[in-house]
Amino acid sequence: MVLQRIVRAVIMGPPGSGKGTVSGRIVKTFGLKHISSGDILRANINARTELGLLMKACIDQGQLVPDDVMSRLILSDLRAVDQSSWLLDGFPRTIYQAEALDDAYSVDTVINLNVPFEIIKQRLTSRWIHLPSGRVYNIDFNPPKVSGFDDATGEPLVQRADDTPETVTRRLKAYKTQTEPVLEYYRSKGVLETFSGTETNKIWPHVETFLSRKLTSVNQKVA
Ligand code: G5P
Ligand code: MG
Repeated sequence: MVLQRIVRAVIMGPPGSGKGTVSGRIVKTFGLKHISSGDILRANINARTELGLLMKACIDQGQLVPDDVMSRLILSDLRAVDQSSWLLDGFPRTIYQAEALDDAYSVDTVINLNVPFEIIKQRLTSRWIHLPSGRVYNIDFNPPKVSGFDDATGEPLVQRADDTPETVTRRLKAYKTQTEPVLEYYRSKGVLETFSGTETNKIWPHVETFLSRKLTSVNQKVA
């Protein structure tokens, strides 16, 4: 599909709900630019930037990075892709961040992946990632072609420091208390679309159909 006007989308859902996995499919199908706050933070940690070193403890303990730091970081990255359609993954995750985003951009649609907490933990402890690209694998769900190595580059895969069972529990708590209110914020604005299920392959066709219609209607409004 060729996008005729800039579309601004957000993908939300608890840790492990499949935001990264579904984002990969959205990027491939619709060509939006994927901006993942977690990938950006992990790239900073890996490159040992001042920000990465400061935020590492916070992330490894499953706590959210301070709002002002996160908002400045993401809004400056968004300014760099101002003329493209984008999909934000992992931001906003507090009301403060949602308001900061609203002050700068109007969001067309928010895709909410509603996946039960019970099935998430196992997914995360068997996740492997390709750090430079953010590509995600899973030993059970979508294993790499060669065990331990990225399909596209052949580079080694790593496990995330915050994917231990204890830290996942803390991340789910932070989601419940700090991020769930953001769903209500977007529901009241009429832009929230929720997709419930336990398997990405069953959720994805519904997301794809929804986005095809949504992107067509956004473009028609402009024409
Ligand atoms: P992140 O990086 O944003 P989370 O916790 O929001 O991290 P996460 O863990 O990246 O979210 P996801 O992207 O929703 O999860 O899920 P995924 O990676 O696609 O899928 C999870 C696993 O399940 C993968 O192995 C995948 O292959 C597998 N899978 C997918 N579908 C299925 C399925 O149907 N079946 C099975 N069996 N498996 C499946 O944030 C990390 C940290 O950074 C900080 C915080 O400290 C945060 O904890 N941070 C922020 N702090 C403040 N404000 C912000 N805005 C911040 N953003 C990040
Ligand atoms: Mg992710």
